[in-house]
Amino acid sequence: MQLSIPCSIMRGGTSKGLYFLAEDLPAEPALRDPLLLSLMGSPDERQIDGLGGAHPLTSKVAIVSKSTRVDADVDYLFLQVVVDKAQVSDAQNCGNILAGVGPFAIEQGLVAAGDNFTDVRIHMLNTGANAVARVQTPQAKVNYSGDAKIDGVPGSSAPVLIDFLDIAGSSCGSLFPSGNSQDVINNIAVTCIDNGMPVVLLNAADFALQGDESPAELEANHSLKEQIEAIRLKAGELMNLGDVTKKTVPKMTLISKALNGGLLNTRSFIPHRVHDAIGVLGSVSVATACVLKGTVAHDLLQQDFADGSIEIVVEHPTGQFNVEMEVSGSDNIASFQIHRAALLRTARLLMRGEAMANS
Ligand code: NQM
Repeated sequence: MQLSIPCSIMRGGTSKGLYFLAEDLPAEPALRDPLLLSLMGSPDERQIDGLGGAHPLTSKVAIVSKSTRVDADVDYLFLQVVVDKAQVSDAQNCGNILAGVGPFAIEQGLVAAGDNFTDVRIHMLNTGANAVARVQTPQAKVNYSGDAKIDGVPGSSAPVLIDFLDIAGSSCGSLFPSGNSQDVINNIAVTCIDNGMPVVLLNAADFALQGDESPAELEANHSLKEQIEAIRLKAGELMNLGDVTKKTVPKMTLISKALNGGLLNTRSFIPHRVHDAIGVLGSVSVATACVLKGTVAHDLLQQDFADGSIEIVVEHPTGQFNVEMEVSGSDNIASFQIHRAALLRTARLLMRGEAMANS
C-alpha cells in the first residue's frame, strides 16, 4: 500500500532534502524510519525507487515543529538517511539543511513573516544548540531569488544569514573533547574538535597527499580510506561519541595550505564519501581549530589571531566557505572562547506536495 505524506523538497545550502512537519510523521523512530527509508529509496546505491539523490548530501531529512521553548520559534530535527544501508541516523546535525528550515517554517505558517525580513529562532534537537536564521520576506512572503552566491551551487539566490550562538561541544560535551589541542592516533597528529560538528583535522602531507586531490581521486584511494577510518574509530572514543562504526560523525578533514587566497584548504570525508564542498558546521569547526595555538591547523598555518571579530576563509573542492567568528584567548586551550559564529547560506523550495511511501 502507498501512504501519502505532506512533504517539501528544498535545497539547503549545498545539500538537498525532504522537509516535513513533525505532525505529518510518526514520532517513534521504529515507525518513522521505515517510511523515510522507503521515501528516499534506501538501501540502494542509486536510490532508484525513491526521492534520494544517491549521495549523502542529497539523502537528508528535516523534521520541523513549533517550539515550546522560550528561546526558540521552531524545533528542527535532522536525520541522515544512509544511501546504501537501512539506517537513519540522528547522531549529527546539518547546517546546510538548517538553511532551509527558516523558509520552510514561514511557508508552513509556523512563524509569522515580517515585512522585510524574518528572524527565525531555531532549536536544533540533534545537539540542543540554537541558531537564528534571517530570511528575506518582502511583503511578508519568503523570497528565494537574489544576488547571494555560495560556492557549490550554480547561480545566485536570496541570502539566508545564520548566526550560531552556543554550539561549542554540542555533540561531544566540550570544544576539544579529548582535552587536548592535539593528539596522536596511529602515529598521525590529529586535532579533535566540536564547534557544532565533531571533526578530526589531519594534515594531508602526513598521508603523502598534496591536499588538492579531487573527491573522486580520494574516494578511489582505498588504502587511504582504510587508514582514515581506523583513525576515525579511535577518535570517536576519544571524543565521547562511543563506537562510531555506524555513525556519520566524526567527519575527517584533511587540511593543507590555501591555494586560492583563503586561509587553508580542505578535503572532508563525511565520513566515507568525500564532500564536494564542506559542511556548514564542519567548516565552523575547522575554522575554529585554525585559531587556537597548538592545533594541527595552527601548526600548519603559523598564523596568530587577536581577540575580536575574525573572518576565516576555508577552501574546499568547489570553492570557498567564509566563517565569521568572535574569539578570545587563543593562546591556550584553557582561555580559548568562541563567542559567536555566523555565515551566509542560500536555500530554495523545489517542490511541495505529497511524497509516497511504501507502508
Ligand atoms: O557540517 C555534510 C552538508 C553536511 C553537513 C556532512 C553540514 C554541516 O554539507 O553542518 O552541513 O558533513 O555530512 O550538508
